[in-house]
Amino acid sequence: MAVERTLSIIKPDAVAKNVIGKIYSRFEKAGLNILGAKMLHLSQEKAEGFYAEHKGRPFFEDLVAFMTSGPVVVSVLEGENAVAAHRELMGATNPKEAAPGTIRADFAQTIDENAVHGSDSPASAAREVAYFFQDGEICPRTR
Ligand code: RTP
Ligand code: MG
Repeated sequence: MAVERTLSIIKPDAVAKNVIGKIYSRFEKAGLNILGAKMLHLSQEKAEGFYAEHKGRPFFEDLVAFMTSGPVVVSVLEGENAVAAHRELMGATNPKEAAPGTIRADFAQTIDENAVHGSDSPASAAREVAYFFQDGEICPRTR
């Protein structure tokens, strides 16, 4: 297995529910190191650009409206197999189908407001990390 980086977004519903710390705790318990973190309120343009691959899908406008409805927390996570490890912690896109004990099963109710985002491949992760973070904003562990 390789050490990878991935992008996490704690979405507006989870920020509003005050579960940032609980979600971070799951990352830390799973051995994912937080190398970068910031709270942002996404503009329409920034949210549309982030989800550009979904432009034209029927849920796109609702997705952008939701993602701009309140602040989010974007983070860079690093660890063994981080992209897949993080997706496993998140659970299925639809919280109703998410395995018990996953973030979406525990903190979300609907597919439209599903608490978290995680990159879906190492290539997406590289693009998504660069979309939100400059080099100087990512802090590799030194101890
Ligand atoms: P995310 O990108 O947010 O981590 O979620 P994901 O990979 O699990 O799902 P993706 O297919 O990338 O979809 C992005 C977000 O769009 C909403 N969605 N709604 N109504 C629908 O059929 C539908 N499909 C997707 C979800 O909020 C999903 O997180
Ligand atoms: Mg996705």
